[in-house]
Amino acid sequence: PIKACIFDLDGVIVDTTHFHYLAWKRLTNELGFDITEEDNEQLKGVSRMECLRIILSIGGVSTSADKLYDLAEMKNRWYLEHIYTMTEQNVIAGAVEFIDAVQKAGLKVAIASASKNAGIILDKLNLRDRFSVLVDGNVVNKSKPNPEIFLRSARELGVEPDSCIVFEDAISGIQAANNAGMRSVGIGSDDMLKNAHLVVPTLGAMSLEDLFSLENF
Ligand code: B16
Ligand code: MG
Repeated sequence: PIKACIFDLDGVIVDTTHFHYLAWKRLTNELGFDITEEDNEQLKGVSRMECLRIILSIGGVSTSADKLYDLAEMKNRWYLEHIYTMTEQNVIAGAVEFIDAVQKAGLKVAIASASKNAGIILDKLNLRDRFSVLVDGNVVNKSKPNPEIFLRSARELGVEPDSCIVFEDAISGIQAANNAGMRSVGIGSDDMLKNAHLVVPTLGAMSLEDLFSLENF
């Protein structure tokens, strides 16, 4: 039986994807090149340092190890400038309502995010108290598609992996959920997230009926 739902944060509950994009774009412009929204797709669910490596390879730029750290810091400062302007408007429509319905149905809920800023974002939007478990980029260092982030969430929730449903917008995140032996719901487009057990455009389009239909997988 399904006992818990594990939610990714960026792109599932809050629309921070564009803020990440603007901050990375600013960094590439400083370095003398540019990235597109399409390049940004590859960065979803990927840790900050891993994103930086991908970006530098797009621009054909190489730097020393400590310079890498400075560049990542700079990107994060610009990203946080956007984060501090966020309001409830940036919560994806219907997300909170679905999470509330899941809890009312007696299931546990956790956040599993690659972001080191997950706590800041949840606090800023007054969402932190809704989740009994938060596993983020500060405690997990193996990037999705490694299943560690979801396995740790299940452990902290006190449930078995096969009784968890994961909600994810990133291809790497769907793979991580599947690798953890969990059922996965892709948030976004069908053709991108074809390895998910179910795909919906947003959490707001998800019903409890859809959720429990996954029991049969
Ligand atoms: P930060 P998620 C991920 O969050 C984002 O999708 C990804 O684009 C970002 O690089 C990563 O967090 C790290 O974020 O720089 O804030 O630590 O989708 O796993 O919630
Ligand atoms: Mg995401």
